[in-house]
Amino acid sequence: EVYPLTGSWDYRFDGGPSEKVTVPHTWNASDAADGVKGKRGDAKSVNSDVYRRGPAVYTRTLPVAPKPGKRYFIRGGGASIVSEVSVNGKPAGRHEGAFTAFCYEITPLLKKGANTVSVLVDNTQRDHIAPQRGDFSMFGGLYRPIELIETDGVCIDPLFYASPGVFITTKSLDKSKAEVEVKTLLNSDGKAGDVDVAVEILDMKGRKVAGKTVKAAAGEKKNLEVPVTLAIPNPVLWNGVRNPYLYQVKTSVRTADGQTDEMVQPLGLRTVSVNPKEGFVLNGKPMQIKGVSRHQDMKGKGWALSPEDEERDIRLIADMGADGLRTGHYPASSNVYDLCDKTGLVVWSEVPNVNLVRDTPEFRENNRLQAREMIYQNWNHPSICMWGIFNEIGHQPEASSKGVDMEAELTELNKFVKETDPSRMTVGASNQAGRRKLNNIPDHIAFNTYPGWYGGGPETMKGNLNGYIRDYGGKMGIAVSEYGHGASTGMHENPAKRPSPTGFWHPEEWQSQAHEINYKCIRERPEVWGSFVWNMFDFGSASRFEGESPGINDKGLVTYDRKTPKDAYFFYRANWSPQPTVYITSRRFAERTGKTVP
Ligand code: ADA
Repeated sequence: EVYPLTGSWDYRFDGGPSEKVTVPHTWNASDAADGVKGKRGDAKSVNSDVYRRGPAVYTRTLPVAPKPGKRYFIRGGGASIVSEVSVNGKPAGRHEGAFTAFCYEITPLLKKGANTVSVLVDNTQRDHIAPQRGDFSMFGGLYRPIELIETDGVCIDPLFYASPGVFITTKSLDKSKAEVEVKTLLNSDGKAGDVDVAVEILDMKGRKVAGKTVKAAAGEKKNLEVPVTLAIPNPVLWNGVRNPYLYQVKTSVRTADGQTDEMVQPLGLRTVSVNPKEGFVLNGKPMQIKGVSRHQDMKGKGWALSPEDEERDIRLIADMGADGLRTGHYPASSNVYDLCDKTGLVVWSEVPNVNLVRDTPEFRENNRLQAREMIYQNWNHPSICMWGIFNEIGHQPEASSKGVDMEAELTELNKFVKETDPSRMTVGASNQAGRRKLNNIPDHIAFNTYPGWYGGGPETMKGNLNGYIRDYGGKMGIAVSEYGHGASTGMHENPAKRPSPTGFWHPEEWQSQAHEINYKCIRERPEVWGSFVWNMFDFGSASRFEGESPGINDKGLVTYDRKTPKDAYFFYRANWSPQPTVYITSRRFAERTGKTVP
């Protein structure tokens, strides 16, 4: 049984007055997004106090009184940056890292009747937790769904790095058969005796295509691994946006008294690889990924997006005709990966190693933890094809002045990620084309490059790609992990007609034209295995004051409130989408006709 703990909580920020808020919650959504009224050139570091950072406490009563013989766990999808859960004032557990889930058993802390849970959340910047830099606002709060899980004495383990406790791995795959290993982790309080673990695979119509039941000795208090191998005849492949075919794997645990637990996980059968000649290859067919990046925030909400907000975002991306998503610069919510599984987007999911990694034992330890949690929590999503291990490392002053050996740390991290999940490739997003040692660390390297914005004209993309391909293409293939251009929404090429209050001019046409030229250069080089527009949406960036929107990075193809697609959006939609399904009115069409933008 799962009881959502979303809804009303008592909340106090930094010892201030108590108020009622709705969880998922972000406390600095408005100060970070629209409240920064600085002057141009007033850029503040993401580590500064432009918006609220500090500790807050959330408190509420649990929705059910504990039942005898049952076990209880609290699972949170994400709290930024550090969180501590306690029940009736006693600590249940502490989690460090803003983008992964946590789970604790609270059975021994419960008393009869009403029980109080509180979560301390603190978004103060710390030296040992990535990200250390980045232009995006680090919102604070209990910002993803949180729930109370009630189980019997023996259950599918919710505690193993807060993963689903079921790990599905495709062992072999050909036209006639897929061999799949389903490993279930059991957590037993020692009172149940032997149990049956039943695994069933259902196709998209809900028909059973494979199944097996095994016995597990759960008679002692312990963790048990129960692997089962199953064969699916005539498998249908998960084939990206063309056919995102999903099976369901249903694992259930039964004692003599009946079923005690059940977990349903997605299964997509596919092969992926990158080779320097053909680029990205899905199920044996080369495709050049047409991707975008997305930050998880939105105007007025910060990071506390609802499942409906997330669904709209993924729909906007897929409908535009994109077939790939980079979760720049951190792991997304599990709901976002579910949506990508269903829509067929090829996902690059990454840890938040932005600009800087530190060479301290504490940083290293937390860096491994964040990677491990990202991998174990999201293991079963077929959409995730690659793990990103860094973004734009190597140009910060700390990198050279303090003798920090970034390459050593990233080499270790890469090894660790590959050992933890041998089934996926690793990638890096570099802006240091000359640093061969760094760029050769991941399996495949990609470059962040902004011709037409940060340097050169838009057509210099051509020369940049030539250089990357010359230096790295032979061995590993290359991709464009970021390219983009700012655009002030609603500003068009006639300064006289629409004067810019700040005199800083970047109309939508310029963004659109830069994308058009940049993307043409990319498309003409099939060895480039993919590209990712920076960014699908404008996003909160307290350190920025570009264009007309202080506190916002306006490189989005769509505005921060998701209401207005910019001109560049229509360039991609016209060129990428075979068949748009969502009708979107361009803002200028809306202005001319009086029709509103949905
Ligand atoms: C870098 C960075 C991104 C983004 C971008 C920009 O490439 O990786 O996080 O902020 O700069 O807009 O300048």
